[in-house]
Amino acid sequence: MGPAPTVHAESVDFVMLYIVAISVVLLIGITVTMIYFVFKYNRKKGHEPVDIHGNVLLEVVWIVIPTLLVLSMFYFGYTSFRELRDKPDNPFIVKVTARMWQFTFEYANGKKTDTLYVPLNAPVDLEMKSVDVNHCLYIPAFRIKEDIIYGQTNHLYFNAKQTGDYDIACAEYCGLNHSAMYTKVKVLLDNDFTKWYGGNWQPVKNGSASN
Ligand SMILES: [Cu+2]
Repeated sequence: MGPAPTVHAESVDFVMLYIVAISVVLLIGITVTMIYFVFKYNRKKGHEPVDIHGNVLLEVVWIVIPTLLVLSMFYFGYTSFRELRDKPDNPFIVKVTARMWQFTFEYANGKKTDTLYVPLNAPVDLEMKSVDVNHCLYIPAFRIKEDIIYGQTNHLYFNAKQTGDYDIACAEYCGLNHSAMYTKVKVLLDNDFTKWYGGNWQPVKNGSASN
């Protein structure tokens, strides 16, 4: 995948790299030790096996270090997940309707499109519903994906940091033309978006927001 066009994508990539880096270091460390021991304690050299009973330092080390590593992976994964699930303040709301086999996007001013248009640097809230079966809205470049369950409204939040066109795919098998259920999200500069939208799109700030 290319460079991260949202803040959330950056943290997903960081967690991914962090876990892969730790895994690679452990893999190399374990493999090298194993090979070293195979040669060092080769039977031909006449080593006699000896039982070792208890080594507090060793036991503490192999319990504490993996525990800290796993907890740190969980911590980074969880904070990134929270960031994705927390509803942003004053989001730009787009109503998404999924059907076999297309997505429709409806904006506050009544405008409807097949392609999703969003302004740059604005929190977006996709209010997603299905009129038939289960679908799933997936934006690989943003590293986000959420099921659209019939009879239920699910939300997906993002804040794009880079203009451009990004693929949207349905990621839940939904029938014959599921594989063709693709569209795009177009991230526009504020001015271009206002022009396209045909007026002010800024969500009305609610009283509870402090800024
Ligand atoms: Cu679908």
